[in-house]
Amino acid sequence: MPVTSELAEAVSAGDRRALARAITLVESTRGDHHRQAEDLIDELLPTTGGALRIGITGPPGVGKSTFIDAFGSRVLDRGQRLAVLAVDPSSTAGRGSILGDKTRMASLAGRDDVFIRPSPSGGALGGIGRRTRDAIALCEAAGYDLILVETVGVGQSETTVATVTDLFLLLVAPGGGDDLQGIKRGIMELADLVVVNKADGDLAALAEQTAGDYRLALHLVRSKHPGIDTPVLTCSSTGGRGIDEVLVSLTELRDQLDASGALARLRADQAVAQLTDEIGSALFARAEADERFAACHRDLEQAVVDRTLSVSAAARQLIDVLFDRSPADGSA
Ligand SMILES: Nc1nc2c(ncn2[C@@H]2O[C@H](COP(=O)(O)OP(=O)(O)OP(=O)(O)O)[C@@H](O)[C@H]2O)c(=O)[nH]1
Ligand SMILES: [Mg+2]
Repeated sequence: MPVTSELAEAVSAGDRRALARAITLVESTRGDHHRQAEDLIDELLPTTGGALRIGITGPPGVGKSTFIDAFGSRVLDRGQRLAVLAVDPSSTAGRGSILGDKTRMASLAGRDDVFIRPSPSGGALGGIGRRTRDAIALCEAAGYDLILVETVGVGQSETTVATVTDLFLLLVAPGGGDDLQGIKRGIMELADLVVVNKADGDLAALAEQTAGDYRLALHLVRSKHPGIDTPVLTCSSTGGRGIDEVLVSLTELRDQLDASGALARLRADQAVAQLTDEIGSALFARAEADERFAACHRDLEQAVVDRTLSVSAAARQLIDVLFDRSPADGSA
């Protein structure tokens, strides 16, 4: 049996070690691994798609890890299997990485119906979008019903994670006032649900006020799903208050989107966009392997830097090389 078929079987059987190995394979930068990963995903494809995929983000220290621990435990208590994946575009080990996070996720760490995957270190082929998409597919094939994708730090990765998840949860802390903790408008637009964490003790009243501020602010951003207001909830991840409500709210949203056909449309749009992306990058990688193209590319880069040629003219000339047309023939 080919090695990928063996791995596929083990993943399907729910073997967590095999799942970890499979994810390592899709993250690998090696060309032969890339082909194996493709075979593996292809083989498992019919058994993917079954999970609810939730992206989660929030500023450093807001309580993401503590929230995931509390929320995840509820998910497991309801008899569901949970996978937690982390996406860290900076790829720096240290703060935020799930690996150094076992203490913050103490109740999850010991359970066997959960799979926790820290973000890979170093860049991997195809960027975080493909990597995360494939990791999600593998978790689904392994039978996980709910997949949390945590983005570490508020950066650019949210947009990418939103392209591979069904719902996006923004976790914020009490306070912040007018600037709402520097949460960018773009991130608010991605959010399906905003949760104000640390709604306990001295911060409880401030948390309610912050929730009100977010409700107002959300009226000013484009609603992600027409006709559905983005809910704003409060919770305490350390005390456990409000966590069930987050799960209920997410489930309701999913059901609503499912019933209206919006979820199927979202996933279809995501698949088409991913295909376009992959064609673009694969085409470019294939072209770069050609010496003439690569040399021309370098020359044109220099011309753009020296401002002897505009960016669009340079791009067109390079594309002419790719399609084997002389740039001088003016046919473009
Ligand atoms: N009072 C209170 N403290 C909380 C709550 N949730 C988290 N904390 C505390 O906030 C601090 C940061 O929590 P983390 O879960 O590590 O936050 P994080 O967002 O994962 O942080 P990074 O991974 O560093 O971005 C810890 O000291 C937690 O104990 C909460 O609901 N209430
Ligand atoms: Mg954390």
